[in-house]
Amino acid sequence: ANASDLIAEYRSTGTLAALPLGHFIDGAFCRPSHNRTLESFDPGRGEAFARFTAGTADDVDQAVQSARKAFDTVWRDMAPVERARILQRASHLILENLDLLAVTESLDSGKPLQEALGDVRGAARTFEYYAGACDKLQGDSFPLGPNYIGYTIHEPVGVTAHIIPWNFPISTAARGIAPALAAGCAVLAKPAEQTPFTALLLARLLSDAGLPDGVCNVVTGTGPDAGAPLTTHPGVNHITFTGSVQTGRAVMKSAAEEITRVVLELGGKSPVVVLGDCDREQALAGVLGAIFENAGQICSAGSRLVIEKSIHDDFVEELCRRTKALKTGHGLDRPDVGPVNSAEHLAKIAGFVDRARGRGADILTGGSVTQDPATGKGWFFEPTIIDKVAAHDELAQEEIFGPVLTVQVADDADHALALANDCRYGLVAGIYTSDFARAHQLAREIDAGQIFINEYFAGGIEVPFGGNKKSGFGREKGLEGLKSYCKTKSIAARIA
Ligand code: TXE
Repeated sequence: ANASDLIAEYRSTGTLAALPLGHFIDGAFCRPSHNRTLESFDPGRGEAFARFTAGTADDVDQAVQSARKAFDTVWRDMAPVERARILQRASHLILENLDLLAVTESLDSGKPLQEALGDVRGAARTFEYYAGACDKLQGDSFPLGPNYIGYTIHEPVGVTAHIIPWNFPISTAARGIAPALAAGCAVLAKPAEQTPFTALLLARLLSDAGLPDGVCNVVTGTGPDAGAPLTTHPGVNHITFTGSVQTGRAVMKSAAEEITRVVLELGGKSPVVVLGDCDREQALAGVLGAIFENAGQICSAGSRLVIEKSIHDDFVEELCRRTKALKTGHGLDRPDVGPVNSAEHLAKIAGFVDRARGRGADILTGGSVTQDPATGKGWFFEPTIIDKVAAHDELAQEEIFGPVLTVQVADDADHALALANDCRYGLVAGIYTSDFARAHQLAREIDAGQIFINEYFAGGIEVPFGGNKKSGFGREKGLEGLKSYCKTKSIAARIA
């Protein structure tokens, strides 16, 4: 079905017939251990549009057993080139199902359809990229002298679990599942309870691409009921978690019991440093996209503009003008800015801004809860800019995870660097300047896992991604992202 047919179907029936019910275990959608279901909401209307299964520890156990069996009997020892072909076919199938996946993603998360289309294309690209890596997991050999041979091999870690957030459901699922499969692991994914559907659809497409039964399983449900059991399960060898610091800490603690490996990607409060000598147009467009794409619900959002005093007034005035011109609306209407994901999350964002207002904050534009202008429904927050925020203010320290940009004024580049680093997070940072040398000096000095120079969000699946400080540890994407899913074995032999 194409996007317009699917949108028409949703508008007339309030749901999509293609959405599956039930976990995906052992190669099929299956009946859960009980019949409890949960509702998924369309944030653009604030109304439920589909049901999914509320998973339990029993479902997780069944999925882990299925993954273990598939790992031991078929996947681990399949020729890497065969694995590559399956991943490549999956990439094609994702693109063949682009519209269904994107409309589902837009409905489930609220994000504008054009962004959802980009996310799904990105997921296809992720499978394409890691398909090419399957048969290139080469080891080293070591010069031990004429009487020995020494070498390493990279073995899959086993069964990997992927706990996925609601802001980039299919992207985050793909960036964990694809490298895990490429390395030869069998996987269990647990999507967020707000956005369960694209992970389920992805699992079925992988199966259609020829992935053997049990190699990719998806269990839906809440964090406590379906997420927590997989963090303590002795059959899980590795956990990739993307979400909040608080839950990440809990996941790491549980994982410690079984000495299970973890990669944690815990969000950020990323600075966009704009210096006086920047290309103004490039910087304006970059700053705007960095905070308002996906309504600011991006771990790597550029949520702190750190701007040199000399250009502050003029730059911020133009930024406000462009921000006021942004159209909010239902994701399927392709707005500039969509709703935020849930009523609870909307209240959290509004709480930050209301508290700031109480402290006398300089709110230049936006600042309030709003609705879809077409229907008067949905969970929306106005694109907001708050000026002259002090470094210690919670607005500059805490992840708001909404369309709220805080502006910090820097005297010069050194001051900008100090402000950029004065934060407990360290995920990414943006730098806008036409001074090439200074850009790279700043890139070295800023404590973050990834730096964007003169284009925020530059780089794709090829480039490793992950945080420093409270943003977590471990890297996803790129060839480095494969390392989490491999364990190195060294072999040394006396031959004479
Ligand atoms: O996150 P949680 P929430 C940040 C953002 C947001 C805040 C809270 O600031 O406002 O976190 O969001 C699963 N054991 N980010 O509450 O709880 C849960 O079901 C195992 C940043 O949604 O971290 C979901 O699948 N799993 C971020 C996933 O963890 C558990 C993306 C994330 O949920 C669990 C999302 C448990 N005990 C939010 N409890 C980023 N880094 O991009 C929950 N989960």
